[in-house]
Amino acid sequence: MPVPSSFNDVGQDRQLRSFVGWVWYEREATLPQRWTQDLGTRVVLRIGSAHYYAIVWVNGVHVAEHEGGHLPFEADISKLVQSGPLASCRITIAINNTLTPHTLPPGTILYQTDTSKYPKGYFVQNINFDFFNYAGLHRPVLLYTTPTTYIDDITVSTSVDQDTGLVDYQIFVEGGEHFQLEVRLLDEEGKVVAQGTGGRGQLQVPNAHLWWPYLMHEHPAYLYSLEVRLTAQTAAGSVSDFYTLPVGIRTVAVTEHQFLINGKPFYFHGVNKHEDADIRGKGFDWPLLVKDFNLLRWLGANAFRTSHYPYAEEVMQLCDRYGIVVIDESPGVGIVLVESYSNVSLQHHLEVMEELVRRDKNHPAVVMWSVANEPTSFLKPAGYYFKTLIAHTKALDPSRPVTFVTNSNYEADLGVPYVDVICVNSYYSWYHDYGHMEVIQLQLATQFENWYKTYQKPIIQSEYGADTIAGFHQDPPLMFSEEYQKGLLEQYHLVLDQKRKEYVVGELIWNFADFMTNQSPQRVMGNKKGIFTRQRQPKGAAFLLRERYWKLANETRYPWSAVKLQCLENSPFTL
Ligand code: BDP
Repeated sequence: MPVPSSFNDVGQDRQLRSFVGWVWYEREATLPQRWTQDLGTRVVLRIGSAHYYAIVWVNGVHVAEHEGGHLPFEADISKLVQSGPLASCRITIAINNTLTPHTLPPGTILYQTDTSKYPKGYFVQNINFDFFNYAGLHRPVLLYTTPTTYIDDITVSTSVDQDTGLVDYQIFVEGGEHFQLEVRLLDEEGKVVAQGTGGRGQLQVPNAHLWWPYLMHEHPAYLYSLEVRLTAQTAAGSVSDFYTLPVGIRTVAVTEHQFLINGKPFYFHGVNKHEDADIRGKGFDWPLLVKDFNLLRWLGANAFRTSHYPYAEEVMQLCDRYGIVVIDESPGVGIVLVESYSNVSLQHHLEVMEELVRRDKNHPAVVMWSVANEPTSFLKPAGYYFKTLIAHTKALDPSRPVTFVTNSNYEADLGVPYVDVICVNSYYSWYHDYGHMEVIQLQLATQFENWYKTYQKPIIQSEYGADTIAGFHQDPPLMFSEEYQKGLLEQYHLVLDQKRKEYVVGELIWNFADFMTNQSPQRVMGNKKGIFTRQRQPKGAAFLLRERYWKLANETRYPWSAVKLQCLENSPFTL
Protein backbone atom coordinates (compact mmCIF):
# COMPACT_ATOMS: atom_id res chain seq x y z
CA MET A 1 0.00 0.00 0.00
CA PRO A 2 1.54 3.34 -1.00
CA VAL A 3 2.05 6.01 1.67
CA PRO A 4 0.77 8.68 1.56
CA SER A 5 -2.56 7.59 0.07
CA SER A 6 -6.03 6.49 1.00
CA PHE A 7 -6.23 2.71 0.74
CA ASN A 8 -9.70 2.74 -0.83
CA ASP A 9 -9.17 3.45 -4.52
CA VAL A 10 -5.76 2.00 -5.30
CA GLY A 11 -6.89 -1.61 -5.55
CA GLN A 12 -9.43 -3.62 -7.52
CA ASP A 13 -11.02 -5.05 -4.42
CA ARG A 14 -14.59 -3.90 -3.76
CA GLN A 15 -14.35 -4.92 -0.10
CA LEU A 16 -11.27 -2.82 0.48
CA ARG A 17 -12.92 0.22 -1.11
CA SER A 18 -15.64 0.31 1.51
CA PHE A 19 -13.76 -1.44 4.30
CA VAL A 20 -14.61 -0.49 7.89
CA GLY A 21 -12.34 -1.70 10.70
CA TRP A 22 -8.66 -2.34 11.37
CA VAL A 23 -6.03 -2.17 8.67
CA TRP A 24 -2.34 -2.76 9.27
CA TYR A 25 0.69 -1.06 7.77
CA GLU A 26 4.22 -2.33 8.35
CA ARG A 27 7.59 -1.19 7.12
CA GLU A 28 11.19 -1.87 8.05
CA ALA A 29 13.67 1.02 7.97
CA THR A 30 17.44 0.79 8.37
CA LEU A 31 18.70 3.67 10.46
CA PRO A 32 22.03 5.47 10.05
CA GLN A 33 24.58 4.34 12.63
CA ARG A 34 24.80 7.76 14.25
CA TRP A 35 21.11 7.58 15.11
CA THR A 36 21.46 4.27 16.90
CA GLN A 37 24.89 4.76 18.55
CA ASP A 38 24.97 8.43 19.54
CA LEU A 39 23.11 8.77 22.83
CA GLY A 40 23.01 12.54 22.35
CA THR A 41 20.61 11.99 19.46
CA ARG A 42 16.88 11.78 19.90
CA VAL A 43 15.02 9.75 17.26
CA VAL A 44 11.41 10.63 16.55
CA LEU A 45 8.70 8.95 14.52
CA ARG A 46 6.16 11.41 13.13
CA ILE A 47 2.87 10.45 11.52
CA GLY A 48 1.30 13.26 9.50
CA SER A 49 -2.24 11.85 9.41
CA ALA A 50 -3.74 8.43 10.13
CA HIS A 51 -7.50 8.05 9.60
CA TYR A 52 -8.82 7.75 12.32
CA TYR A 53 -7.69 5.78 15.37
CA ALA A 54 -4.09 4.64 15.23
CA ILE A 55 -1.86 2.40 17.36
CA VAL A 56 1.86 2.40 16.64
CA TRP A 57 4.56 -0.13 17.54
CA VAL A 58 8.30 0.03 16.89
CA ASN A 59 10.12 -3.30 16.90
CA GLY A 60 6.98 -4.74 18.45
CA VAL A 61 6.86 -2.25 21.34
CA HIS A 62 3.80 -0.01 21.68
CA VAL A 63 4.91 3.64 21.27
CA ALA A 64 1.82 5.73 20.51
CA GLU A 65 -1.94 5.87 20.14
CA HIS A 66 -3.85 8.69 18.52
CA GLU A 67 -7.48 9.56 17.99
CA GLY A 68 -8.46 11.67 14.99
CA GLY A 69 -7.45 11.54 11.39
CA HIS A 70 -6.27 14.99 10.38
CA LEU A 71 -3.54 16.05 12.75
CA PRO A 72 0.01 14.84 13.28
CA PHE A 73 1.39 12.93 16.23
CA GLU A 74 4.83 11.75 17.27
CA ALA A 75 6.67 9.24 19.41
CA ASP A 76 10.20 9.45 20.81
CA ILE A 77 11.66 6.08 19.83
CA SER A 78 15.30 6.73 20.85
CA LYS A 79 15.36 4.12 23.61
CA LEU A 80 13.99 1.45 21.32
CA VAL A 81 16.41 1.96 18.48
CA GLN A 82 19.42 2.64 20.68
CA SER A 83 19.09 -0.39 22.97
CA GLY A 84 20.91 -3.06 21.01
CA PRO A 85 23.05 -3.84 18.01
CA LEU A 86 19.95 -3.85 15.80
CA ALA A 87 20.10 -0.89 13.41
CA SER A 88 16.78 -1.68 11.81
CA CYS A 89 13.47 -0.43 12.99
CA ARG A 90 10.15 -2.14 12.26
CA ILE A 91 7.28 0.32 12.25
CA THR A 92 3.80 -1.14 12.60
CA ILE A 93 0.71 1.04 12.43
CA ALA A 94 -2.80 -0.29 12.95
CA ILE A 95 -5.57 2.07 11.91
CA ASN A 96 -9.29 1.87 12.49
CA ASN A 97 -11.61 4.09 10.44
CA THR A 98 -14.77 3.36 12.47
CA LEU A 99 -16.72 6.49 13.36
CA THR A 100 -18.87 6.69 16.49
CA PRO A 101 -21.04 9.48 17.94
CA HIS A 102 -17.96 10.61 19.90
CA THR A 103 -15.36 10.73 17.15
CA LEU A 104 -14.72 13.75 14.90
CA PRO A 105 -16.33 13.57 12.48
CA PRO A 106 -19.01 11.54 14.24
CA GLY A 107 -20.78 8.54 12.72
CA THR A 108 -22.72 5.47 13.78
CA ILE A 109 -22.41 1.78 13.08
CA LEU A 110 -25.74 0.24 12.18
CA TYR A 111 -26.10 -3.53 12.64
CA GLN A 112 -28.74 -5.10 10.42
CA THR A 113 -30.29 -7.99 12.28
CA ASP A 114 -33.07 -9.06 9.93
CA THR A 115 -31.55 -12.33 8.69
CA SER A 116 -34.08 -12.57 5.88
CA LYS A 117 -32.41 -9.52 4.34
CA TYR A 118 -28.82 -9.45 5.59
CA PRO A 119 -26.13 -12.02 6.35
CA LYS A 120 -25.18 -12.59 10.01
CA GLY A 121 -23.06 -9.79 11.53
CA TYR A 122 -23.89 -7.38 8.70
CA PHE A 123 -23.32 -3.72 9.49
CA VAL A 124 -22.83 -0.42 7.73
CA GLN A 125 -21.05 2.77 8.75
CA ASN A 126 -23.47 5.69 8.68
CA ILE A 127 -22.18 9.24 8.43
CA ASN A 128 -23.76 12.68 8.36
CA PHE A 129 -21.30 14.40 6.09
CA ASP A 130 -21.11 14.63 2.34
CA PHE A 131 -17.69 13.31 1.39
CA PHE A 132 -16.31 9.83 1.03
CA ASN A 133 -14.85 8.49 4.25
CA TYR A 134 -11.40 7.81 2.83
CA ALA A 135 -8.94 6.18 5.21
CA GLY A 136 -5.30 5.19 5.49
CA LEU A 137 -2.00 6.97 6.04
CA HIS A 138 -2.86 10.18 4.23
CA ARG A 139 0.29 12.16 4.89
CA PRO A 140 3.98 11.33 5.16
CA VAL A 141 5.36 9.14 7.94
CA LEU A 142 8.79 10.50 8.89
CA LEU A 143 11.74 9.59 11.04
CA TYR A 144 13.85 12.53 12.18
CA THR A 145 16.36 13.41 14.85
CA THR A 146 17.06 16.22 17.29
CA PRO A 147 19.61 16.53 20.08
CA THR A 148 18.35 15.23 23.45
CA THR A 149 17.82 18.84 24.55
CA TYR A 150 15.77 20.36 21.77
CA ILE A 151 13.43 23.09 20.59
CA ASP A 152 10.00 21.56 21.13
CA ASP A 153 7.77 24.43 20.03
CA ILE A 154 7.76 28.09 19.08
CA THR A 155 4.84 30.50 19.35
CA VAL A 156 4.95 33.72 17.43
CA SER A 157 2.38 36.48 17.40
CA THR A 158 2.68 39.73 15.53
CA SER A 159 1.36 43.25 15.82
CA VAL A 160 2.09 46.60 14.28
CA ASP A 161 2.84 49.94 15.94
CA GLN A 162 2.82 52.68 13.29
CA ASP A 163 5.54 51.47 10.87
CA THR A 164 7.17 49.10 13.31
CA GLY A 165 6.38 45.40 13.20
CA LEU A 166 6.37 43.66 16.57
CA VAL A 167 7.12 39.95 16.73
CA ASP A 168 6.50 38.36 20.11
CA TYR A 169 8.09 34.96 20.42
CA GLN A 170 8.11 32.20 22.96
CA ILE A 171 10.37 29.16 22.65
CA PHE A 172 9.73 25.91 24.45
CA VAL A 173 12.73 23.70 25.15
CA GLU A 174 12.50 20.11 26.32
CA GLY A 175 15.02 17.56 27.58
CA GLY A 176 17.34 19.80 29.60
CA GLU A 177 17.71 22.84 31.83
CA HIS A 178 21.10 24.22 30.79
CA PHE A 179 20.86 26.01 27.53
CA GLN A 180 21.08 29.35 25.74
CA LEU A 181 18.78 30.59 23.01
CA GLU A 182 19.60 33.04 20.26
CA VAL A 183 16.96 34.45 17.99
CA ARG A 184 17.38 36.32 14.72
CA LEU A 185 14.83 37.69 12.30
CA LEU A 186 15.93 37.89 8.67
CA ASP A 187 14.20 39.67 5.82
CA GLU A 188 13.67 38.20 2.34
CA GLU A 189 17.15 39.34 1.30
CA GLY A 190 18.69 37.45 4.22
CA LYS A 191 19.51 40.62 6.15
CA VAL A 192 19.21 40.42 9.95
CA VAL A 193 16.58 42.99 10.95
CA ALA A 194 16.22 42.16 14.65
CA GLN A 195 17.69 39.81 17.20
CA GLY A 196 17.20 38.62 20.73
CA THR A 197 18.14 36.04 23.32
CA GLY A 198 16.25 33.85 25.77
CA GLY A 199 12.99 31.92 25.71
CA ARG A 200 10.65 34.83 25.21
CA GLY A 201 10.82 38.35 23.95
CA GLN A 202 9.77 40.91 21.44
CA LEU A 203 11.55 41.71 18.19
CA GLN A 204 11.00 45.16 16.72
CA VAL A 205 11.19 45.64 12.99
CA PRO A 206 11.27 49.28 11.88
CA ASN A 207 9.61 49.93 8.50
CA ALA A 208 8.28 46.40 8.49
CA HIS A 209 7.03 44.77 5.30
CA LEU A 210 3.60 43.51 6.23
CA TRP A 211 2.14 40.17 5.15
CA TRP A 212 -0.69 41.05 2.76
CA PRO A 213 -3.14 38.68 1.08
CA TYR A 214 -2.78 37.84 -2.62
CA LEU A 215 -3.98 40.68 -4.89
CA MET A 216 -4.33 43.08 -1.98
CA HIS A 217 -0.83 44.48 -2.30
CA GLU A 218 1.96 44.79 -4.83
CA HIS A 219 4.17 42.51 -2.79
CA PRO A 220 1.80 40.06 -1.09
CA ALA A 221 2.81 37.40 1.41
CA TYR A 222 6.05 38.97 2.62
CA LEU A 223 7.76 36.45 4.88
CA TYR A 224 10.57 37.02 7.34
CA SER A 225 12.56 34.07 8.70
CA LEU A 226 12.85 33.56 12.41
CA GLU A 227 16.01 31.61 13.17
CA VAL A 228 16.17 30.01 16.59
CA ARG A 229 19.46 28.54 17.74
CA LEU A 230 19.70 26.49 20.91
CA THR A 231 23.01 25.61 22.52
CA ALA A 232 22.68 23.13 25.36
CA GLN A 233 25.03 21.45 27.78
CA THR A 234 24.12 17.76 28.10
CA ALA A 235 25.77 14.67 29.57
CA ALA A 236 27.00 13.91 26.06
CA GLY A 237 28.65 17.36 25.73
CA SER A 238 27.53 20.55 24.09
CA VAL A 239 24.80 20.18 21.47
CA SER A 240 22.89 22.59 19.30
CA ASP A 241 19.45 22.63 17.73
CA PHE A 242 18.37 25.02 15.02
CA TYR A 243 14.97 25.88 13.61
CA THR A 244 13.77 28.35 10.98
CA LEU A 245 10.20 29.57 11.02
CA PRO A 246 8.64 31.74 8.29
CA VAL A 247 6.97 34.75 9.94
CA GLY A 248 4.44 37.06 8.36
CA ILE A 249 3.82 40.31 10.23
CA ARG A 250 0.13 41.11 10.08
CA THR A 251 -2.88 41.87 12.21
CA VAL A 252 -6.44 40.59 12.11
CA ALA A 253 -9.47 42.29 13.63
CA VAL A 254 -13.25 42.18 13.37
CA THR A 255 -15.66 45.08 13.76
CA GLU A 256 -19.47 45.12 13.63
CA HIS A 257 -19.41 45.01 9.87
CA GLN A 258 -15.84 44.46 8.68
CA PHE A 259 -13.03 41.94 8.65
CA LEU A 260 -9.74 43.82 8.87
CA ILE A 261 -6.28 42.64 7.83
CA ASN A 262 -3.56 45.15 8.72
CA GLY A 263 -6.36 47.56 9.55
CA LYS A 264 -7.82 47.45 6.01
CA PRO A 265 -11.17 45.90 5.09
CA PHE A 266 -10.65 42.43 3.66
CA TYR A 267 -13.25 40.73 1.47
CA PHE A 268 -12.93 36.94 1.19
CA HIS A 269 -13.46 35.92 -2.45
CA GLY A 270 -12.59 32.31 -2.80
CA VAL A 271 -13.53 28.70 -2.45
CA ASN A 272 -14.19 25.77 -0.19
CA LYS A 273 -11.94 22.83 -0.90
CA HIS A 274 -11.57 19.16 -0.09
CA GLU A 275 -8.53 16.96 0.07
CA ASP A 276 -9.74 14.70 -2.69
CA ALA A 277 -8.57 13.34 -6.04
CA ASP A 278 -8.76 10.30 -8.28
CA ILE A 279 -6.97 7.15 -7.07
CA ARG A 280 -5.09 8.73 -4.13
CA GLY A 281 -8.33 9.79 -2.35
CA LYS A 282 -7.18 12.04 0.47
CA GLY A 283 -3.51 11.10 0.09
CA PHE A 284 -1.10 14.01 -0.01
CA ASP A 285 0.29 14.68 -3.48
CA TRP A 286 2.63 17.58 -4.43
CA PRO A 287 1.69 17.89 -8.13
CA LEU A 288 -1.99 18.03 -7.20
CA LEU A 289 -1.34 20.63 -4.53
CA VAL A 290 0.68 22.89 -6.83
CA LYS A 291 -1.93 22.52 -9.56
CA ASP A 292 -4.62 23.60 -7.09
CA PHE A 293 -2.62 26.67 -6.10
CA ASN A 294 -2.06 27.59 -9.72
CA LEU A 295 -5.80 27.32 -10.26
CA LEU A 296 -6.55 29.46 -7.21
CA ARG A 297 -4.20 32.16 -8.46
CA TRP A 298 -5.60 31.92 -11.99
CA LEU A 299 -9.05 32.35 -10.52
CA GLY A 300 -8.03 35.40 -8.50
CA ALA A 301 -9.16 33.66 -5.30
CA ASN A 302 -7.71 35.23 -2.17
CA ALA A 303 -9.06 32.76 0.39
CA PHE A 304 -10.37 29.29 1.12
CA ARG A 305 -11.85 27.37 3.99
CA THR A 306 -10.35 24.00 4.90
CA SER A 307 -13.79 22.42 4.69
CA HIS A 308 -14.31 20.17 6.64
CA TYR A 309 -11.09 19.22 8.47
CA PRO A 310 -7.48 20.42 8.82
CA TYR A 311 -5.47 20.07 5.61
CA ALA A 312 -1.85 18.97 5.24
CA GLU A 313 0.80 21.29 6.68
CA GLU A 314 2.30 21.74 3.21
CA VAL A 315 -1.00 23.33 2.14
CA MET A 316 -0.77 25.87 4.93
CA GLN A 317 2.86 26.61 4.04
CA LEU A 318 1.89 27.39 0.44
CA CYS A 319 -0.91 29.66 1.67
CA ASP A 320 1.66 31.63 3.69
CA ARG A 321 3.89 31.89 0.63
CA TYR A 322 1.22 32.92 -1.87
CA GLY A 323 -0.94 35.02 0.42
CA ILE A 324 -4.01 32.81 0.25
CA VAL A 325 -6.03 33.52 3.39
CA VAL A 326 -7.37 30.52 5.31
CA ILE A 327 -10.35 29.83 7.51
CA ASP A 328 -8.93 26.82 9.32
CA GLU A 329 -11.66 24.31 10.10
CA SER A 330 -11.67 21.45 12.59
CA PRO A 331 -13.10 18.03 11.66
CA GLY A 332 -16.32 18.99 13.47
CA VAL A 333 -18.56 18.06 10.57
CA GLY A 334 -21.73 16.00 10.82
CA ILE A 335 -22.37 16.84 14.49
CA VAL A 336 -26.03 16.00 14.31
CA LEU A 337 -27.01 13.51 17.01
CA VAL A 338 -27.67 14.61 20.54
CA GLU A 339 -25.05 12.08 21.78
CA SER A 340 -22.44 14.03 19.86
CA TYR A 341 -22.91 16.93 22.28
CA SER A 342 -22.00 14.79 25.32
CA ASN A 343 -19.09 15.62 27.60
CA VAL A 344 -17.05 12.83 26.04
CA SER A 345 -17.52 14.40 22.61
CA LEU A 346 -16.88 17.92 23.88
CA GLN A 347 -13.69 16.85 25.66
CA HIS A 348 -12.37 15.29 22.45
CA HIS A 349 -13.34 18.37 20.42
CA LEU A 350 -11.45 20.61 22.88
CA GLU A 351 -8.37 18.40 22.48
CA VAL A 352 -8.64 18.52 18.69
CA MET A 353 -8.72 22.32 18.83
CA GLU A 354 -5.58 22.20 21.01
CA GLU A 355 -3.81 20.04 18.45
CA LEU A 356 -5.00 22.22 15.57
CA VAL A 357 -3.98 25.51 17.18
CA ARG A 358 -0.63 24.05 18.20
CA ARG A 359 0.00 22.95 14.62
CA ASP A 360 -1.25 26.02 12.72
CA LYS A 361 -0.90 28.96 15.14
CA ASN A 362 2.17 30.44 13.43
CA HIS A 363 0.74 30.61 9.90
CA PRO A 364 0.05 34.21 8.90
CA ALA A 365 -2.37 32.88 6.27
CA VAL A 366 -4.68 31.52 8.97
CA VAL A 367 -6.98 34.39 9.94
CA MET A 368 -9.84 32.57 11.65
CA TRP A 369 -10.64 29.23 13.27
CA SER A 370 -13.83 27.37 12.40
CA VAL A 371 -14.75 24.84 15.05
CA ALA A 372 -17.50 23.05 13.07
CA ASN A 373 -19.62 22.85 9.93
CA GLU A 374 -23.41 22.72 9.91
CA PRO A 375 -23.99 21.21 13.34
CA THR A 376 -27.54 20.87 14.67
CA SER A 377 -26.88 24.09 16.56
CA PHE A 378 -30.57 24.51 17.32
CA LEU A 379 -30.53 21.51 19.71
CA LYS A 380 -30.57 22.40 23.38
CA PRO A 381 -27.08 21.15 24.35
CA ALA A 382 -25.51 23.03 21.42
CA GLY A 383 -25.47 26.34 23.34
CA TYR A 384 -23.19 25.11 26.13
CA TYR A 385 -21.15 23.03 23.68
CA PHE A 386 -20.28 25.92 21.36
CA LYS A 387 -19.88 28.43 24.15
CA THR A 388 -17.26 26.18 25.77
CA LEU A 389 -15.57 25.20 22.52
CA ILE A 390 -15.26 28.76 21.22
CA ALA A 391 -14.10 30.14 24.58
CA HIS A 392 -11.46 27.40 24.74
CA THR A 393 -10.24 28.16 21.22
CA LYS A 394 -10.01 31.86 22.01
CA ALA A 395 -8.06 31.11 25.16
CA LEU A 396 -5.64 28.97 23.12
CA ASP A 397 -5.23 31.76 20.57
CA PRO A 398 -6.46 35.22 21.58
CA SER A 399 -5.14 36.68 18.29
CA ARG A 400 -7.70 35.21 15.89
CA PRO A 401 -11.48 35.34 15.56
CA VAL A 402 -13.43 32.11 15.93
CA THR A 403 -16.50 30.91 14.09
CA PHE A 404 -18.46 27.85 13.11
CA VAL A 405 -20.42 27.47 9.91
CA THR A 406 -24.16 27.34 10.30
CA ASN A 407 -27.15 26.36 8.21
CA SER A 408 -29.62 26.66 11.07
CA ASN A 409 -32.43 29.17 11.28
CA TYR A 410 -31.24 32.53 12.63
CA GLU A 411 -33.82 32.51 15.41
CA ALA A 412 -33.09 28.98 16.54
CA ASP A 413 -29.30 28.87 16.41
CA LEU A 414 -27.81 28.52 19.92
CA GLY A 415 -24.15 28.66 18.89
CA VAL A 416 -23.98 31.83 16.84
CA PRO A 417 -24.12 34.17 19.88
CA TYR A 418 -20.51 33.09 20.59
CA VAL A 419 -18.93 33.55 17.13
CA ASP A 420 -17.04 36.62 15.90
CA VAL A 421 -18.09 36.30 12.27
CA ILE A 422 -21.31 34.63 11.10
CA CYS A 423 -20.64 32.04 8.40
CA VAL A 424 -23.82 30.91 6.64
CA ASN A 425 -24.36 28.16 4.07
CA SER A 426 -27.43 28.23 1.84
CA TYR A 427 -28.54 26.44 -1.30
CA TYR A 428 -31.45 28.47 -2.66
CA SER A 429 -32.96 27.02 -5.82
CA TRP A 430 -30.96 23.87 -5.29
CA TYR A 431 -32.16 21.94 -2.26
CA HIS A 432 -35.30 24.09 -2.00
CA ASP A 433 -37.38 25.57 -4.81
CA TYR A 434 -35.32 23.55 -7.20
CA GLY A 435 -35.16 24.98 -10.65
CA HIS A 436 -36.48 28.36 -9.46
CA MET A 437 -33.59 30.75 -9.73
CA GLU A 438 -36.04 33.64 -9.61
CA VAL A 439 -36.45 33.24 -5.83
CA ILE A 440 -32.75 33.46 -4.98
CA GLN A 441 -32.43 37.22 -4.66
CA LEU A 442 -35.34 37.60 -2.27
CA GLN A 443 -34.40 34.61 -0.15
CA LEU A 444 -30.72 35.51 0.07
CA ALA A 445 -31.37 39.14 0.92
CA THR A 446 -33.77 38.03 3.67
CA GLN A 447 -31.18 35.60 5.01
CA PHE A 448 -28.54 38.33 5.35
CA GLU A 449 -30.94 40.88 6.81
CA ASN A 450 -32.24 38.46 9.43
CA TRP A 451 -28.79 37.48 10.65
CA TYR A 452 -27.50 41.04 10.67
CA LYS A 453 -30.43 42.57 12.49
CA THR A 454 -30.17 39.87 15.15
CA TYR A 455 -26.41 39.99 15.77
CA GLN A 456 -24.70 43.01 14.10
CA LYS A 457 -21.70 40.91 13.18
CA PRO A 458 -19.98 40.58 9.81
CA ILE A 459 -21.29 37.74 7.64
CA ILE A 460 -19.62 35.40 5.17
CA GLN A 461 -21.59 33.40 2.63
CA SER A 462 -19.53 30.33 3.42
CA GLU A 463 -21.19 27.97 0.88
CA TYR A 464 -23.48 28.27 -2.15
CA GLY A 465 -23.51 26.33 -5.38
CA ALA A 466 -25.14 23.82 -7.70
CA ASP A 467 -24.29 20.33 -8.93
CA THR A 468 -23.14 20.48 -12.52
CA ILE A 469 -22.08 17.73 -14.86
CA ALA A 470 -19.26 19.10 -17.00
CA GLY A 471 -20.39 19.11 -20.60
CA PHE A 472 -24.14 19.18 -19.89
CA HIS A 473 -25.60 22.21 -21.65
CA GLN A 474 -29.12 23.53 -21.63
CA ASP A 475 -30.53 26.93 -22.43
CA PRO A 476 -32.79 28.12 -20.87
CA PRO A 477 -30.84 26.57 -18.01
CA LEU A 478 -31.92 23.32 -16.33
CA MET A 479 -30.48 21.84 -13.16
CA PHE A 480 -27.15 20.02 -13.59
CA SER A 481 -26.25 21.98 -16.73
CA GLU A 482 -23.28 24.35 -16.83
CA GLU A 483 -25.71 27.17 -17.62
CA TYR A 484 -27.71 26.52 -14.45
CA GLN A 485 -24.60 26.65 -12.27
CA LYS A 486 -23.58 29.95 -13.81
CA GLY A 487 -27.10 31.37 -13.62
CA LEU A 488 -27.45 30.42 -9.96
CA LEU A 489 -24.12 31.98 -9.03
CA GLU A 490 -25.04 35.16 -10.88
CA GLN A 491 -28.22 35.51 -8.85
CA TYR A 492 -26.21 35.16 -5.62
CA HIS A 493 -23.69 37.73 -6.84
CA LEU A 494 -26.38 40.36 -7.41
CA VAL A 495 -27.28 40.25 -3.72
CA LEU A 496 -23.69 39.88 -2.54
CA ASP A 497 -22.80 43.03 -4.48
CA GLN A 498 -25.35 44.99 -2.46
CA LYS A 499 -24.65 43.48 0.92
CA ARG A 500 -20.87 43.60 0.68
CA LYS A 501 -21.23 47.38 0.83
CA GLU A 502 -22.81 46.90 4.24
CA TYR A 503 -21.70 43.92 6.34
CA VAL A 504 -21.09 40.88 4.13
CA VAL A 505 -17.33 40.28 4.20
CA GLY A 506 -16.94 37.27 1.98
CA GLU A 507 -18.19 34.66 -0.45
CA LEU A 508 -16.80 31.16 -0.77
CA ILE A 509 -18.13 28.98 -3.53
CA TRP A 510 -19.06 25.34 -2.90
CA ASN A 511 -16.88 23.80 -4.23
CA PHE A 512 -13.50 24.29 -5.80
CA ALA A 513 -13.60 20.85 -7.47
CA ASP A 514 -15.94 17.86 -7.79
CA PHE A 515 -15.27 15.32 -5.06
CA MET A 516 -16.15 11.76 -4.07
CA THR A 517 -19.02 11.03 -1.70
CA ASN A 518 -20.89 7.97 -0.48
CA GLN A 519 -23.13 6.42 -3.09
CA SER A 520 -26.69 7.75 -3.01
CA PRO A 521 -29.51 8.58 -5.41
CA GLN A 522 -28.59 12.29 -5.04
CA ARG A 523 -24.98 11.85 -6.05
CA VAL A 524 -23.66 11.02 -9.52
CA MET A 525 -20.24 9.49 -8.79
CA GLY A 526 -19.77 12.09 -6.11
CA ASN A 527 -20.67 15.71 -5.51
CA LYS A 528 -20.54 17.73 -8.72
CA LYS A 529 -20.71 21.25 -7.33
CA GLY A 530 -17.10 21.88 -8.33
CA ILE A 531 -16.31 24.80 -10.61
CA PHE A 532 -13.50 22.48 -11.69
CA THR A 533 -13.95 18.80 -12.36
CA ARG A 534 -12.26 16.30 -10.08
CA GLN A 535 -9.46 16.26 -12.67
CA ARG A 536 -9.16 20.06 -12.22
CA GLN A 537 -10.53 21.14 -15.61
CA PRO A 538 -12.76 24.25 -15.64
CA LYS A 539 -16.51 24.25 -16.04
CA GLY A 540 -18.12 27.43 -17.42
CA ALA A 541 -18.65 28.77 -13.87
CA ALA A 542 -14.88 28.90 -13.32
CA PHE A 543 -14.59 31.61 -15.98
CA LEU A 544 -17.49 33.54 -14.47
CA LEU A 545 -15.86 33.47 -11.05
CA ARG A 546 -12.49 34.35 -12.50
CA GLU A 547 -13.90 37.54 -13.95
CA ARG A 548 -15.69 38.34 -10.71
CA TYR A 549 -12.76 37.70 -8.39
CA TRP A 550 -10.36 39.84 -10.40
CA LYS A 551 -12.98 42.60 -10.47
CA LEU A 552 -13.41 42.32 -6.70
CA ALA A 553 -9.64 42.38 -6.25
CA ASN A 554 -9.49 45.65 -8.17
CA GLU A 555 -12.17 47.18 -6.00
CA THR A 556 -10.94 46.04 -2.64
CA ARG A 557 -7.16 46.07 -2.88
CA TYR A 558 -5.07 48.26 -0.63
CA PRO A 559 -4.28 51.14 -3.00
CA TRP A 560 -0.62 51.20 -3.88
CA SER A 561 -0.88 52.14 -7.54
CA ALA A 562 -3.31 53.17 -10.16
CA VAL A 563 -2.48 50.14 -12.24
CA LYS A 564 -5.44 47.88 -12.76
CA LEU A 565 -4.93 44.21 -11.96
CA GLN A 566 -5.53 42.08 -15.00
CA CYS A 567 -6.00 38.40 -15.29
CA LEU A 568 -3.98 38.33 -18.49
CA GLU A 569 -1.05 36.08 -19.18
CA ASN A 570 1.42 39.00 -19.18
CA SER A 571 0.19 40.58 -15.97
CA PRO A 572 2.64 40.45 -13.07
CA PHE A 573 -0.24 39.09 -11.02
CA THR A 574 -0.73 35.96 -13.04
CA LEU A 575 1.35 32.82 -12.69
C1 BDP B 1 -23.44 21.53 2.69
C2 BDP B 1 -22.27 20.83 3.34
C3 BDP B 1 -21.27 20.27 2.32
C4 BDP B 1 -22.03 19.55 1.23
C5 BDP B 1 -22.94 20.55 0.53
C6 BDP B 1 -23.74 19.90 -0.62
O1 BDP B 1 -21.60 21.68 4.24
O2 BDP B 1 -20.35 19.41 2.97
O3 BDP B 1 -21.19 18.89 0.32
O4 BDP B 1 -23.87 21.00 1.47
O5 BDP B 1 -24.79 19.35 -0.35
O6 BDP B 1 -24.56 21.41 3.46
O7 BDP B 1 -23.26 19.92 -1.75
